[in-house]
Amino acid sequence: MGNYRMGTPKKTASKKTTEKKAVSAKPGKSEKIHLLTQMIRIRQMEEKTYEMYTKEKIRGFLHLYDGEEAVAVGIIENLDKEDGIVSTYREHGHALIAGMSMNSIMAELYGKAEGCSGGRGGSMHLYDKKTNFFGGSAIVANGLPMAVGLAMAYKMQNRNSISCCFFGDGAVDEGEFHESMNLASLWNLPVLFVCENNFYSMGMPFELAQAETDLVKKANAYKIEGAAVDGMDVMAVYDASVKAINYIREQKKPWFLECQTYRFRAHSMFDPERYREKDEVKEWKKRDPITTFTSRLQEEGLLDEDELNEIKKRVAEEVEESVEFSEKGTDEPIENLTRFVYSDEPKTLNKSK
Ligand SMILES: Cc1ncc(C[n+]2csc(CCOP(=O)(O)OP(=O)(O)O)c2C)c(N)n1
Ligand SMILES: [Mg+2]
Repeated sequence: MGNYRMGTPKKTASKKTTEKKAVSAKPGKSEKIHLLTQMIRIRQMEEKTYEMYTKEKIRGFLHLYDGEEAVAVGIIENLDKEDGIVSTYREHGHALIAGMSMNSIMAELYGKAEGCSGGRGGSMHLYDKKTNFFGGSAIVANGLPMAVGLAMAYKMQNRNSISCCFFGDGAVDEGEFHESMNLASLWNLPVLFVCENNFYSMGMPFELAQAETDLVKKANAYKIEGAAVDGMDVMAVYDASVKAINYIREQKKPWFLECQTYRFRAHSMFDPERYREKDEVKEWKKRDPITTFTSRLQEEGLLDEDELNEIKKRVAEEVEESVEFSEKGTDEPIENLTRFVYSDEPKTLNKSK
């Protein structure tokens, strides 16, 4: 297990190392409990953001990840601290597991200056240099070429880092997907392409959007190898990412991973969900990655009720602390309103005055 991004909920600093060992597919009890904890952290944090949105403490866009937690956790836990992560507008979970503090995420959602992007980005624009988290983007498929560029930089710098790019099934429709796959393959770039296929892009069902629904075949068309995996099962994602990451580091080539998953909530906070039946959501909820993995750990005798309650309690404290932190945070001064839109006045211009 990479472990670089691991830690108890309170600790956000990851172990600093540039060493890159092959990751292992054999997590033990504490690592499995850690995977569960990480999923619970995402779920509880986002439940709180939902509540705070309804109280108008958080405004603007808010896209929640409920149901998809096993994807972020199963993959990012195997990445190295030095690897780059590029995500979408549904990125709170990725950011948290990348090692960003819940305080800095929550404060960003609140629009406070203490947020990771100074409160100017909000929900869709989380960034963090320290954890190599490259965002957060409102534009569908925008992250793919960025991840290719990052991987190219890593290659040119002779680093053994990889870039990991999360994107939705909607991104597969875009030209950027095809351009990125082509160049990553042609130039042998270390990119892990992760398609979070939740079977909808806003209200568009996957099978009404794709002539070819086997996404691995699309990757294969660009001579990229890959696999499809049950994205509701954290261990399945974990094992698939071990294989993928080891392949990328060893072969110095990209890999494509389709994680089949489902979002339990609406696309965003403004979505009456007329495009799907309630029964469909109910069916998928039976495969909730958190409840199913909890039962599995209990059946395996790795987790008892007290331990589970303790995890939930610790996470609830972390969430409360992030709310307090954000409530106490500073609003950006009004004179900053037009700053950072493009850039501040370049120094070279100052010199020429
Ligand atoms: C280039 C571009 N086209 C259209 C949109 C509008 N849009 C916002 S979200 C979305 C759906 C994307 O779905 P998917 O990639 O499957 O991600 P999910 O929301 O399911 O996580 C669309 C079309 C956009 N943001 N960017
Ligand atoms: Mg989707």
